[in-house]
Amino acid sequence: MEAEQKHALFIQAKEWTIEAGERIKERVQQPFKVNTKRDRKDLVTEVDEDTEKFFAEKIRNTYPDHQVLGEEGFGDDVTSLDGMVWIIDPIDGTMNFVHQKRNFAISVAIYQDGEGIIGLIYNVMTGDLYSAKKGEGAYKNKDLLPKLDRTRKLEDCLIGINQFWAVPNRRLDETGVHQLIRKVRGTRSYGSAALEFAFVAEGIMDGYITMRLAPWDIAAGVIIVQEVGGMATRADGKPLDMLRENTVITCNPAVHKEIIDNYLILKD
Ligand code: 2AM
Ligand code: CA
Ligand code: CA
Ligand code: CA
Repeated sequence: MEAEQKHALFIQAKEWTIEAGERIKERVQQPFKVNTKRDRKDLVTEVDEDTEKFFAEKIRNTYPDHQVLGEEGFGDDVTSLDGMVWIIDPIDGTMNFVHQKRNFAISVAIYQDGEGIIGLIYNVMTGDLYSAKKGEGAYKNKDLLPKLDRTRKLEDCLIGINQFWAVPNRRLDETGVHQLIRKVRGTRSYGSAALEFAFVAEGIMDGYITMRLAPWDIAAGVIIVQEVGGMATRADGKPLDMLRENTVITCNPAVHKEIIDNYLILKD
């Protein structure tokens, strides 16, 4: 895609993302319906659904040949990444949206023939927009984010992990992760995969490891992290698959191999 065309698409995606954020902000303090999906902890609200509908409608009207892959099912039944595909999480961190009314994000990515070309992560309540166009660097608002520090030592790292590592895990040996927790300087858990990717890109966290994330949780984050020289792979180091769930590690390149080789021990 021509740079000019890519820029026009970026401006459009950014405009819709900010407009969607304004709509969410108007509703965050009002009552809204909360339902559950897979289990009692897996929440969805009418604001999640309306936000995804907002994007799906805009994209269909403006770019009828583009596909939409969204968490709440108002997009298309996407089975291939051929052509232009928007991968959207209307609210990433729904539990934070419901309980905290902050610490959630809109995640919008555009993939062309399987390659991520545009990524946007909008921290709605702070107004911080993380964005990237492939090959053109990543930004926080108007500021170009510096490349990650390649001399970072694992013992100086701040790593994002969640509560699942406190109990036995089917896929990864939890004791390996416990060793990692002992090794690093600290851990954090923000409850929004998209924001954790953005924080890795910003360099305020050095890594984030989590199980079974869907494409919409990571699609924009991967593009933004890679633009600052960061890594984003499956827990076994293999490339991510944007059509299925992945157990994910994103981190500073200086510690990627060390974490995978020494601490992420796959059970199967
Ligand atoms: P969501 O808020 O869009 O559902 C929370 O730990 C992070 O994991 C959020 O980014 C959340 O995205 C994501 N996540 C993925 N699958 C989930 C699930 N089944 N239940 C809750 N959070 C999930
Ligand atoms: Ca969800
Ligand atoms: Ca999500
Ligand atoms: Ca979501």
